Amino acid sequence: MYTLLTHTDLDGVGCGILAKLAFDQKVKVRYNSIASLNHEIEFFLENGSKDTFLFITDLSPNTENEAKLNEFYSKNGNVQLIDHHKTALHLNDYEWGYVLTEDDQGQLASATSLFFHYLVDRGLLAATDAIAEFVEMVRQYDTWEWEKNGNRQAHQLNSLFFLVSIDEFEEMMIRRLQTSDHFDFDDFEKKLLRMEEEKIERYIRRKKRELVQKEIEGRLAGVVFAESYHSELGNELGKEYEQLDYIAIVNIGGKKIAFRTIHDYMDVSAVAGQFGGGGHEKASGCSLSADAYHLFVEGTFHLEPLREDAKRNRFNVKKSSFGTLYTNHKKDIILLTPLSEGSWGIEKNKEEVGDIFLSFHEGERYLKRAFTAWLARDEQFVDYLMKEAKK
Ligand SMILES: [Mn+2]
Repeated sequence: MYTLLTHTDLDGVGCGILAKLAFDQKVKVRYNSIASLNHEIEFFLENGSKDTFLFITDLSPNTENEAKLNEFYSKNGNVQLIDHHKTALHLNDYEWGYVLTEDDQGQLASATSLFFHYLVDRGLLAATDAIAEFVEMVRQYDTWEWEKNGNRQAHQLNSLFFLVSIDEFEEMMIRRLQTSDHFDFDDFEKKLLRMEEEKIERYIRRKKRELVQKEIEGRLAGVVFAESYHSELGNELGKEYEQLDYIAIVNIGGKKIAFRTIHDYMDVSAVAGQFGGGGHEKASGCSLSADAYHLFVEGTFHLEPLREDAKRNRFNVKKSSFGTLYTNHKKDIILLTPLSEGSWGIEKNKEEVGDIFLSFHEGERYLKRAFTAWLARDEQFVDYLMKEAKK
């Protein structure tokens, strides 16, 4: 018999599906949040049979259970942990730990892709095209490679996952993977997924107008309250407000915060770590502790949301040789103007500020971070020019 303790997200459930394809009735799969895993491990160690093989995927135990698992392993040998989170790399010190963030070809790993190779290499699962395609979609979604690759199907798989219960999803996928030559959605699912995509778009558009900018513990955060579509939100908000070091998505009801970043220089697992959480460099999370509540909720509640850059301007455009006008809630007039070949300067309410910037982008990033500013609309720009002309 086998027991699998795995995560509740698509990557975790992908492992559950593979386990059932491999072991059928001989495996008991339990889906866990990061918080409930330790309780499940303790339950298994106290009540499970010694002949049961324990898999843990996409999650890692706390230090106390790490020791208990090692003790269990030295007596029975029946433990295997498979994970791809950077914060779990220390578990490679154990014989039962297998943590890999990238595979040998330098491709980002997911728990589902690692577990798939583990099962296939040991002859426990026959790799079919459909299963391999499913695994690759889960991997691309979980590592966010789908976006770079334009793999919409991977994103749709995750949307479908959220449209039904875990049990339903598991059953649907197992049936499909056992009977199809290739992975595909049926016509009804395709229609549903189109509607869902439109709904996500509307949700993100709304959240873009609710985000506030705030410096927290030395980093510039964008804070938004939201319960759904965290990865999509983190990515879209991160791109729209590129000046922000990271996006904090606060789920008040669930008492959790998710952290996302699009920047190479940022490691949000360190941000989550400050509040007792963890995760990946680009995606992490923590519980909403009193400290985190104080900083991310109380400390931002009074702030007015950031505005998006004006999108339909014809005159006030970026990199214009006449200068580009930015404004903020204080109605400051901030101009970013070319000085000489390849250098840019900033004037705020007629006064020079900041240094000389070596690119437009650098100057824009500075003024957006320092003054919580956005690209002003044409009307304001024309107004400004008229007033200047009158003088
Ligand atoms: Mn994962």
